[in-house]
Amino acid sequence: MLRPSLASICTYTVLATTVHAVATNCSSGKLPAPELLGASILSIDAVQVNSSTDLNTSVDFCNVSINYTHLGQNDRINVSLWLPNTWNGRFQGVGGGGWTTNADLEDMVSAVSQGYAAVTTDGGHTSTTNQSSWGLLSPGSVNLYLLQDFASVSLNDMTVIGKQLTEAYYGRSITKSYWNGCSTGGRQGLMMAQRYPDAYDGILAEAPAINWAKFIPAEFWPQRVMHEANYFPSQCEFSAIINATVEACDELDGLKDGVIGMIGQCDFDPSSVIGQAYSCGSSTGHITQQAAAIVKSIWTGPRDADGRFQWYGLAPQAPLSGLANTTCSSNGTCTGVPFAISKDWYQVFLKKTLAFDPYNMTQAEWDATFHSSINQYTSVIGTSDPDLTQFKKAGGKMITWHGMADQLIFFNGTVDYYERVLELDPKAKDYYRFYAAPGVGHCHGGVGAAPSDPLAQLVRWVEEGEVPETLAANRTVEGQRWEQELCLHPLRSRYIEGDPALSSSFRCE
Ligand SMILES: *[C@@H]1O[C@H](CO)[C@@H](O)[C@H](O)[C@H]1NC(C)=O
Ligand SMILES: *[C@@H]1O[C@H](CO)[C@@H](O)[C@H](O)[C@H]1NC(C)=O
Ligand SMILES: *[C@@H]1O[C@H](CO)[C@@H](O)[C@H](O)[C@H]1NC(C)=O
Ligand SMILES: *[C@@H]1O[C@H](CO)[C@@H](O)[C@H](O)[C@H]1NC(C)=O
Ligand SMILES: *[C@@H]1O[C@H](CO)[C@@H](O)[C@H](O)[C@H]1NC(C)=O
Ligand SMILES: *[C@@H]1O[C@H](CO)[C@@H](O)[C@H](O)[C@H]1NC(C)=O
Ligand SMILES: *[C@@H]1O[C@H](CO)[C@@H](O)[C@H](O)[C@H]1NC(C)=O
Ligand SMILES: *[C@@H]1O[C@H](CO)[C@@H](O)[C@H](O)[C@H]1NC(C)=O
Ligand SMILES: *[C@@H]1O[C@H](CO)[C@@H](O)[C@H](O)[C@H]1NC(C)=O
Ligand SMILES: *[C@@H]1O[C@H](CO)[C@@H](O)[C@H](O)[C@H]1NC(C)=O
Ligand SMILES: *[C@@H]1O[C@H](CO)[C@@H](O)[C@H](O)[C@H]1NC(C)=O
Ligand SMILES: CC(=O)N[C@H]1CO[C@H](CO)[C@@H](O)[C@@H]1O
Repeated sequence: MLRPSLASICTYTVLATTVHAVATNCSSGKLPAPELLGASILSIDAVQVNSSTDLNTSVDFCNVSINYTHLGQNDRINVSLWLPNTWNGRFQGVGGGGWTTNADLEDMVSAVSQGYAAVTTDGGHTSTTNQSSWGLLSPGSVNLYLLQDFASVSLNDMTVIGKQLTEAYYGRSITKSYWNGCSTGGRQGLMMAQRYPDAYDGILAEAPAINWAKFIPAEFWPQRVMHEANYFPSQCEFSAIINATVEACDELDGLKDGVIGMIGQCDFDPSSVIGQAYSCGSSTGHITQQAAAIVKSIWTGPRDADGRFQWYGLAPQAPLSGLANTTCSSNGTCTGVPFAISKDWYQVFLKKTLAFDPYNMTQAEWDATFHSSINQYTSVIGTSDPDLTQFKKAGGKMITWHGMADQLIFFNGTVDYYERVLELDPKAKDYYRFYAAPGVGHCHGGVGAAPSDPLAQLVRWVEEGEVPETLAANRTVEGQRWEQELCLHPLRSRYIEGDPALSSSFRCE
């Protein structure tokens, strides 16, 4: 199984061929209008960009901008396609973040620098802090077409458009296509696998914002808990509790290294540190009974009036500064700072008016609104369909990894999805693999080891049949680089013996 077949060696040799574009071909007159059912192409622009100082890059590429509308939907969508002068034959769809459909410029630069033809779309709305500007046609009326563009439709459009123009520009076929994204970009990747299973040969869907209709309302739970307790702890008080948790649970994985590897076994009770002194600069105090109870409830996650499960809570090492953010005035009084995406979801898409204050919900209203989110939006943006049969039949391969200390997207939600995929197809790991990253925050950050180059591992899986048994990761500990391997779920990494900077000192079990 480890020896690649002759066929895959040959395929890879073909795939590795490099294509050099003629820069004079970068002109809108030389590109055919792409065909997209139901859409009208309004404009195509093509401008050569060489060694852009704005982008801090020396790569030369053709910057193609396509502007189109869906007939009858009153939308305007911009697609950006970057075609490098030195092309590796591959195509990459690059994902966005938060409410933003399109990729960061850095992610586009990274893709073209590696030789990919890279595409992204704005999904028909520009990223602003005001989601009602595109999400609401008027109070009470959601712009469902634009929500659909953000959730799924524009992602497939950009792929269809991007592939046609890429092949026309270089005058040859794309060898393989990849999706690459984290958070919203991770959700977009799973949407492609679930809804457009033929679009990509390989999908890297990191820390995915899947289960959207449930987890986005659940992200308000920490604010609700503080509001109900009528106590908003300082971030210093929270940090003291999290630090005590790490101290208590760190060694469950066999090594005291500041990372909780076995979150399932960490049953630390915050009430055990009530009264303990804390300080962060000028912010000092003693851990209160209220703060301990709040943290417990944030870890448990939302429950309905009858105590029934609604969604997961944050894992023990996750910072609380994202979802339970507070701000304190000089007299020591703190107030809550809701996470904007969750608040927007309540105001724009659930209650459909900015006059709504999500702090104001009674438990009955919380339950009703939670249900309404699931009922109205699961098929639109839930991205939680575990049936990947069509993706498997198309021959696709997909990788997901998720930081256990993710402060914004509940790690257990991804576990839940993957376990539902495995329930339907116990052999799903042949085409979809999920790895847990202890101590890593949302997409990056945190003290744990983050994947070193998961896209390269995906490409080797797709093109050479090299199965990523583990995902190579690294972290920096006191200036020293530690190599680690992230384990395939449900395995977890345990320290056995030897130099902790070497991955051979750990085992997946
Ligand atoms: C960009 O670089 C290519 C070679 O990579 C060259 O052929 C072309 O003339 C350059 N175009 C501009 C506008 O500098
Ligand atoms: C898109 O096309 C419309 C209609 O032709 C035009 O008004 C608009 O300026 C174009 N936008 C871009 C970004 O090209
Ligand atoms: C380029 O570098 C500058 C300065 O370091 C930075 O502010 C900017 O975000 C970078 N741009 C990109 C696209 O990476
Ligand atoms: C690509 O072209 C579009 C449309 O002209 C422009 O808005 C954008 O800034 C260009 N990007 C780069 C990297 O030059
Ligand atoms: C499309 O691109 C143009 C030019 O960069 C920009 O002004 C416009 O806001 C974009 N439209 C949308 C819907 O993002
Ligand atoms: C450039 O365009 C011409 C036609 O306009 C086409 O024959 C040729 O294959 C293109 N070359 C490359 C390298 O894309
Ligand atoms: C918790 O630990 C972090 C990292 O060591 C430190 O920066 C922070 O100040 C600690 N928090 C408290 C309240 O001591
Ligand atoms: C997350 O899942 C683990 C098992 O993998 C479980 O022990 C833990 O209680 C769950 N946490 C939450 C908040 O549901
Ligand atoms: C928490 O809220 C403060 C005050 O609004 C803000 O400055 C800070 O960026 C927020 N922190 C996070 C992690 O969002
Ligand atoms: C503390 O300051 C805030 C904002 O300046 C104010 O709203 C609040 O009433 C003050 N609380 C007390 C107890 O003085
Ligand atoms: C929140 O509830 C209070 C008391 O029920 C009410 O006075 C206030 O108007 C509500 N605020 C909003 C924004 O609905
Ligand atoms: C935390 C850390 O050291 N990360 C590194 C892991 O490896 C990649 C690729 O070599 C680096 O870019 C990271 O900085």
